[in-house]
Amino acid sequence: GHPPVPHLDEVTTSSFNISNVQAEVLIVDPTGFKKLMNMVIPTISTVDIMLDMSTQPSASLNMAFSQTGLHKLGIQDNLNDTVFSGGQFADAPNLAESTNTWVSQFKGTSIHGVYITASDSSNSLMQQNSALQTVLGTTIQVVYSIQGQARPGDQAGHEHFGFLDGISQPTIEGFGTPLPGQVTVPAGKLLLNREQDQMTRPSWTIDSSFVAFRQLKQLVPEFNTFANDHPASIPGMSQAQAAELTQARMMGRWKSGAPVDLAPLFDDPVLGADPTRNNNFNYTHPGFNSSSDQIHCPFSAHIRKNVPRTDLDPIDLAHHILRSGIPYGPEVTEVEQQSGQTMMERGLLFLAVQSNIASGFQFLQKAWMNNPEFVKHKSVLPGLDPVMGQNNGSARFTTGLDPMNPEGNTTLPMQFVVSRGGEYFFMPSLSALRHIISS
Ligand code: N7H
Repeated sequence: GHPPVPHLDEVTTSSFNISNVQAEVLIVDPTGFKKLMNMVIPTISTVDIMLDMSTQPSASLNMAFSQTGLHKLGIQDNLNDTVFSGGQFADAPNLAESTNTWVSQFKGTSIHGVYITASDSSNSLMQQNSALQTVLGTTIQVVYSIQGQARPGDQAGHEHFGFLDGISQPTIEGFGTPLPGQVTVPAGKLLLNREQDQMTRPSWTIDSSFVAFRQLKQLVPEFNTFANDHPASIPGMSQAQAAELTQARMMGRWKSGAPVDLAPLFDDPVLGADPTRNNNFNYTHPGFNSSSDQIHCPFSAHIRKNVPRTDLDPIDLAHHILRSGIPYGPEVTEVEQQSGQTMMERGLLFLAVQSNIASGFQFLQKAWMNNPEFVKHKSVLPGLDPVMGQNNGSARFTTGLDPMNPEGNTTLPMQFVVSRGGEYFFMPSLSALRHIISS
């Protein structure tokens, strides 16, 4: 077996969540690039450096490479992830999405790599970007870039629909005490060549990972209109509260982060903000039959589809991902709000880390969120995840939105999240960068 505990000074990351730039690049001059990478690698951030406030740089940098990019760099080793090798464009049918809505640069397999710079200050971010471009010069060419930005004021940490994000993440075995309700996974579920990474890989890939990058456009006014048109029918509840409840049930959490499983009718912001309680639930309740109980949380809710907790027996550790998302695009304008129509693009720059894309990102999208039958053995077919389930842009159905009629079917006229595409990348550990990506 593989050694269990990863070296945090080897695992690369770029984990500021105030602002970042993700730039898709072509490697124009591989020989020159590999030489210049010797100067870049010392500025690439690792988990141990980012975890310690005293060593955290003012801006972070990370890099990842597509299959085409590894080939361009002369790396022919088989990393043994066919979904990665095929690229995300070829994977679109498996995700039940049309590539008509994709950013043109993501169509095909031409992107070689991505660099991500991130910071809590826009000045440091700009400096980091220009420093990198100065060093790498004409060995690379940026073909597409997009900037992520935390939302203003009290919406920082919330994505564009308004929900607090980044609450529930798996932790790796061997690192401290998990928070109540937090799942601990073997390191090999997230990192290559660690315990329970089931595939055979070149030894130099140890502590590297695969990332799925997605630009996901969110139709916020449309999402709000839908909820206003489908308020939960709780007697005595105002229309605004009832619409908010519908959205909370679509997500499985209130905008504050409070899980509907613990706060089924009204938001509880104190619960939402409490890390010792806001993830400590498992969809079972004394006196309730968990195969029919949607009074607390719908079977199809976004968080329940992605992490079914005790809906699966035994609990399944194979499909956990590490998420790091950041919003992009402007705030909803008055005109958009009033018309109910998105006029300016906004959404989430979504990034999922895992050791195996077919059992991580791809699996969650295909086998769980898009699958009306998941989770099985319930009193009703759950339908699709109303937030992120995809059906090639066609109408979708879900159940459980109204706690007064939880087995009732609701047609979702559209997808409130529209994929603009993305790519699958290999994110090398520091030693992989040193030994393979530089010369
Ligand atoms: Fe989701 N959102 O910000 O509204 N997600 N997600 N997601 N998501 C979660 O628990 C969101 C997407 C997961 O452990 C929360 O941390 C949006 C994809 C998983 O109980 C919120 C988009 C995939 C979890 C959102 C989007 C996932 C999760 C609650 C697209 C995987 C953890 C906060 C625009 C393929 C569930 C939290 C758990 C939670 C949002 C996409 C996966 C608020 C807007 C594509 C595993």
